[in-house]
Amino acid sequence: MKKALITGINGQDGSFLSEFLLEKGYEVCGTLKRNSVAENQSDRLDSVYGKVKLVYADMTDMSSLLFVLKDFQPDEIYNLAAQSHVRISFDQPIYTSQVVAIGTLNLLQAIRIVCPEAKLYQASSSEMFGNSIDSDGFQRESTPLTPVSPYGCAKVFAHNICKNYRESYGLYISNGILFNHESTRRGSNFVTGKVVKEAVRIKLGLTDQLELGNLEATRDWGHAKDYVKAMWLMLQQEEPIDMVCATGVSNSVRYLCEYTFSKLDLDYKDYIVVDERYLRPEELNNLKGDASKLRALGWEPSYTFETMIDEMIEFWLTKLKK
Ligand code: NAP
Ligand code: G4F
Repeated sequence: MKKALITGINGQDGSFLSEFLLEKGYEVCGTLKRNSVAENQSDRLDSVYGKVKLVYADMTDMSSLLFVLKDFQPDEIYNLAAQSHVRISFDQPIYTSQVVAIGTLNLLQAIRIVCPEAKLYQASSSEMFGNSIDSDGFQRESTPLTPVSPYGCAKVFAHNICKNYRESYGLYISNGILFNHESTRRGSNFVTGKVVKEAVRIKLGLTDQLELGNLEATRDWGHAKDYVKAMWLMLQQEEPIDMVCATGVSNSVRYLCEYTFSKLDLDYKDYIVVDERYLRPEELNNLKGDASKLRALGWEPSYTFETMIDEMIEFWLTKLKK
């Protein structure tokens, strides 16, 4: 039985990945960071509760990582823990860097000391590209990294230090450069979660307005369930490799609103208000990924943007009607 450690197991991706790995017969251990409301930590883990080992560890506390690795001795490590909200990284740049950049370095050092044979998946991000776009309109593995947020800068450090440790010490480390991915488990302060939940609340008469920031930004939105399969696939390769995971289809925040509200027989223009609070000091305008390398390994998304949003609408309708 292979053993997998997931940092940030109770995040959106950690929860789907733990389900996927359990189905594959893995023994799974996941890290939780302490939260004053215990219920908040298990919300996304209902289906795996009792089947995975849960331990407290914080990316900023290297000793906690050393203990987890020493105790569990994983074959595969998925480093998903992060302060993952781009807008909030402008409010908390130092904390974000400590978790995302130095936290990853803490983990690398701990792996070198305890289990240098383990394979590491690092959660890199399309936010690292900033406003770099290739002439055909896509971002891919070779596109320059020019981040435009503290979160993006910290992810670039983590990405590069992973490459450095791979080359310097021969560790098996793969960076997955994942574009935006969403689901019914997406935090409702990310734009898809927010738009769908609030549109449903408007439909049910629970509110009458939705405040948003930039409507013109475009994102390549896929489904988290499809993307955790890519994480696993990357670690099954003979040699470590860095790869983009994306759908290749890009839509604007405005289209997200138009589509969601129209599915509920509403006109988004009647409800959306642009609020400066949700604008960013610097914005990443357009993302569209070329995942040819990953597709050559047999990966392909099973959801379209529309089927994913439909699923999220159904989820919130059922939940909020209750
Ligand atoms: P998420 O839902 O925000 O989950 C992040 C996880 O990290 C949570 O379990 C969180 O715990 C934990 N965490 C936060 N700070 C920590 C700390 N100091 N020490 C230990 N754990 C900590 O993010 P996600 O959407 O699942 O994304 C997973 C990873 O992929 C992240 O690294 C993210 O940056 C990256 N990524 C995401 C996307 C995307 O579109 N979703 C795209 C590219 C890359 P709490 O919930 O208790 O805070
Ligand atoms: O949903 P978002 O907050 O996602 P963002 O900033 O693209 O970051 C996500 O994807 C990254 C991969 O590229 C991950 F690395 C990162 O961890 C995270 O998962 O915002 C998407 C777009 C932005 O252009 C934002 O300005 O939506 C725009 N937006 C407009 N109004 C809003 C809002 N975003 C949020 N969160 N809230 C708004 O009210």
